[in-house]
Amino acid sequence: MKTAITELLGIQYPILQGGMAWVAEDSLASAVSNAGGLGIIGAGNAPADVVRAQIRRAKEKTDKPFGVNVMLLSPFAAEVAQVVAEEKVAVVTTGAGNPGTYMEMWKGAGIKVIPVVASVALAKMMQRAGADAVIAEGCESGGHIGESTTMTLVPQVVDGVTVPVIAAGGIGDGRGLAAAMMLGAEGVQMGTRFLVAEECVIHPNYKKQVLKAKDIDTVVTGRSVGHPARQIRNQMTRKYLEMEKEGCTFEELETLTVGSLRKAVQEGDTTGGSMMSGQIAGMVKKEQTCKEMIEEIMGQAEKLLGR
Ligand code: TUI
Repeated sequence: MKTAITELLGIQYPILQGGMAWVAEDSLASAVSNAGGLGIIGAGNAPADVVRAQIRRAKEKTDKPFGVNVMLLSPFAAEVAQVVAEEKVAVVTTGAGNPGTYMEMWKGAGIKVIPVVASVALAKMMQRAGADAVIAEGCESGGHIGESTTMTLVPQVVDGVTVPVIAAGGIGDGRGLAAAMMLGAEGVQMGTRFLVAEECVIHPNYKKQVLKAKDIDTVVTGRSVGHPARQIRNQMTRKYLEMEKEGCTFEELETLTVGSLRKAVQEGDTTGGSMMSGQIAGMVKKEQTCKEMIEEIMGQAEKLLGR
């Protein structure tokens, strides 16, 4: 399937893998790229030297293009931004902020820059700043989210910019990909589906919770303090939401979440950890290789789109 995104990035299929912090490292990213999509290393809060090592490992595992997601709330964002330019990765995506200050450096290094946006206003600003495409991410996504749903955000961003738009949030199979194309997207980004890929090295306990989750099993914490994040409901989120109701401050709430994503990913702590996941988890029912997932998704989508 050829789209503006497959052409822009030189990939076979219009499927990007979300650059999930702690989760999306070189093993997952290279597997997705080798399967014809675009794998993305999630820098998250990692220091720049750790990200550089991951980039180098990914380069050994694939000769296909791959990307790095720079999480702009990270204390190391500026150093990581520099490292991706030095390593000349093919694609940079950004999350949780405005990457304006880094755009010139990345463009100068010949990198394709694709910011994640949660509003039309930021999409337009990113286009003006030189973005090659934007990812319009709806609040069905896991992790840090905006206000709008994918169904409402994607067509409005498509109408607001001329660069290609990639849809994200609530997309987990070929039906979602076909629907996104109907909304005017040129590709999709999926995170939750890839959480359970065989090449995804998160703790088996976390994978099991995603596979077991039903449609209503994710909750959004942090709305009252301006840090909304979607994750699978557990003891930690119950306590967090109770504390939010009592009017606790961000600092008080943070005592529950500091290091909680790492606890879920590395220790498999399903009670105190933060198991970030999108609402589509209820539909994710089997562990597969990235290649199996991508081929299945493309088969479904091509049939639906009559290609
Ligand atoms: O970034 C994400 N999802 C994430 S990042 C993350 S790790 C984390 N660690 C510590 C604190 C917070 C997060 C887990 N999940 N998705 C991309 C995304 N970006 N979703 C929404 C946005 C967004 C929201 C507002 C981007 C820009 C924005 O406004 C920026 C501005 O300045 O206008």
